[in-house]
Amino acid sequence: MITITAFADSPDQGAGLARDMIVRWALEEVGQPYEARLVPWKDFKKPEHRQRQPFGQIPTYEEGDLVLFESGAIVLHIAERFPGLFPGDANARARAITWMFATVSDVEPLIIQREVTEYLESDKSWAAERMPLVEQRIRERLSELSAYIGGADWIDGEFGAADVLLVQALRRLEGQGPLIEFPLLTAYVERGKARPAFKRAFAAQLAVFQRANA
Ligand code: GTB
Repeated sequence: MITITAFADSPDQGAGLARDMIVRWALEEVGQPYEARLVPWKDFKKPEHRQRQPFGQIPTYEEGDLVLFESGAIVLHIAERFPGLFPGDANARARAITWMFATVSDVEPLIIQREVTEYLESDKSWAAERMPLVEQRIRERLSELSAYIGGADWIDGEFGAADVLLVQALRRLEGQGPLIEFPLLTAYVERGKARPAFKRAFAAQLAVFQRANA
């Protein structure tokens, strides 16, 4: 049985933005059952959890002797291990991996920078000047992404591992300024959310949040 770790009480209020959602969604896409070990805040930095995740974070992934951390790497492993998230053609698979790396290194960090500016730096004297710069960088990247996706359903051919990562990264901007300016990207996110596997993963993480707050 596969075991992942997730927040015992997620700060995202059940919105499915914490990164266990990425792993849940990938596992649902390939039809693999899993158990979630729920980690309370007080245990994140304890040695027992750091053995699985050296930075004391979620998610992690355990399958027999194998223990992984880093959601992108976990999705890559799931896609290689089980059919359903990678194309059979070697070149198409290489392109899918390229988009996975592009998401975690060239798209998501800009989005996280905006959250840092909003939530952690808002009391700084320079925060009001910084935010428009951060948002402009996001706009430029989303504009490039939108032009690339164009009228296609998914980022590179069939739905796959890169879409799991990219949709989840873009969901962090859902309903907010930079994303709603790009209808092709909002439609892309909606297509991801409409997938039955996404819905099952979302329901599973929401149930955890609801139980913790009942
Ligand atoms: N690069 C790592 C990965 O992709 O696996 C990043 C893992 C990570 O950031 N984990 C976060 C964590 O464990 C939870 S998901 N934080 C605790 C800590 O660092 O001590 C990030 C997250 C948290 C909350 C929201 N939210 O409230 O909306 C969204 C995303």
